[in-house]
Amino acid sequence: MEARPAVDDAALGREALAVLEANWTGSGTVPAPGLYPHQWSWDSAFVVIGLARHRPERAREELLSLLRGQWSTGMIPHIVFHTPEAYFPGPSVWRSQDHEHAPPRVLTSGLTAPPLHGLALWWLYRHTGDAAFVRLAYPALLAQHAYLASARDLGGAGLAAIVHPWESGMDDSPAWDPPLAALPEIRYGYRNVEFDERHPDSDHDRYVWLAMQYRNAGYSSSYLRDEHPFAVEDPMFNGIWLASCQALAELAPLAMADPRPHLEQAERIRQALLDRLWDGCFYARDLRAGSLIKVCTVGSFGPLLDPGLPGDQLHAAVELLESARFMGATGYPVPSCEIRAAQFDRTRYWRGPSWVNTNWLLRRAAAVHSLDQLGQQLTNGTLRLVRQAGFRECFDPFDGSGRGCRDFSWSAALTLDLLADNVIQ
Ligand code: 2M8
Repeated sequence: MEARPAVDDAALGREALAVLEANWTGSGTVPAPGLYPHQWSWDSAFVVIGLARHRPERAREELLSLLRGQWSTGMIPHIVFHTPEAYFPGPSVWRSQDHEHAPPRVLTSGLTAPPLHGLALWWLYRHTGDAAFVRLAYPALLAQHAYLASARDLGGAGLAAIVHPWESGMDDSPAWDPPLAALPEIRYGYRNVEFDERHPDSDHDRYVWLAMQYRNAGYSSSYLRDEHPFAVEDPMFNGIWLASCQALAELAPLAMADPRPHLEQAERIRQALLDRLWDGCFYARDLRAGSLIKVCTVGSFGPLLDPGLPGDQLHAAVELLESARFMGATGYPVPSCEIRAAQFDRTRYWRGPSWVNTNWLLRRAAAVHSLDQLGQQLTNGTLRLVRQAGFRECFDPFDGSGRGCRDFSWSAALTLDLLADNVIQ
C-alpha cells in the first residue's frame, strides 16, 4: 500500500494511521516494509511520539517492545530483530546471542542510536498522564543514560561519542567523511543487496568493517576507548541526550527517583557542547583526529533542543538555520547539509534531502525557545512535503519531491503529531 497525498487534515491523519497500522508487525513498528523489516531504535521513539495522542496503548507497546532488546549494560541497540526477515547486516553479523550482556531471547545489533527515548516517554506522559507507565519504563532509560555516561564518554568531558555513523541515525552525513576517509581502504563487498542507491559500495564496506571491528573486540568499552578508529562527538546525538536528561528529570518524581542527577548530567552536556563543539556553529568533533569536522549539517542544530542554551549561541544557530545556507534558500525545510557546502547533494541520503524527523526535532526546539514563527514555518513546510509527496523517507529540499522508501513510519507518525498541534493552535 502507498499512501496517496491527502487533501484535508483529517484524511491525511487517517492515511498516516493506516501506514502505521500496516507497518506494525504485532511486536513493533518497522520503519518501512521491505528495506527496513525490523525495529529501529530512534524510529520507534518517533513512532511513540506520533502515537501518543492517537493510540497511546500502541505507543506503550512500541516502547516496551524496543526495550526488550536492551542489553544489561543499559545500551539500547539501534536494531531489534523481531522477525526472520532478511536485512543486511542481520543477526549473523552482529551475533548478539554470543554476548553475555545481550538479552538471551532477543536478537539485536551491537550499536546504539540517538537516545530520544526519554523525550518520547515524557511526550507520552504529557499526553496521557499515565504515571504507571512512566514507573515501568523509567528504570530502563535510567540505565541507558548511565551506559552513555560511563561507556561512551570517550572524550572524558561529558559528551557521549558515537562509534559508527549508524549510531548518529544520519548515516551518510558529510560530517562522517573525514573519520571514514582515515580508515584503511576496505573492499570486501559485504553488501548482499543488489543495488542500493543510498551510499557507494566503498562507504557501505567501511560501515560493515567498522561494525565487525567492534563486534570482534567483544563489544568491549575499553576497546572503544583505546583502539576503535571511529569516535565522534555529534551535536545532534548529544542535543537529543540533553533533552532526554531534562525529560527524565521531570519524570523522576513519578518513579520515586531523584531528578537532580539528570539535571546535573544535562548541565555537563551543555557545558561540553559549548566548550568542545561550538565554533560559530556546533560542529562534530573527531576524537581520533582531535579536531572539529568543519561542515554544518542539520546535526549542528541538535543543541537547540536545550532550553538552557545561552542567548549568543541560540541566536547564531537560529540565524544560520533561517539563512540562505539552510532553509532560507530551499523551498522546504530543512536540508540535511548546508547547501553551499561542496558535499551538499540534494539527492543523496543524509547529504542534502529534508527529513521529517529532523524537521520535527527543530520544531520542538523552536517550541522550547518560544520561536513561534519558526515553529509554524517548520510545521507548514513539513506538512506540505507529506501532503504533496506522501510519507516518503526523505524529500528534495528544493522541489519537495519524495525520495527513498514509501510509507515510512516516522514520516507518518510525526505528521500525526504536527496535525494534532495544528488543530490546537
Ligand atoms: C537508516 O539507517 C540504516 C542503518 O541503521 C540503513 O541505512 O540501513 C537511517 O536513516 C537511520 O536514521 C534510520 O533509523 C534507519 C531506519 O529507518 O535507516
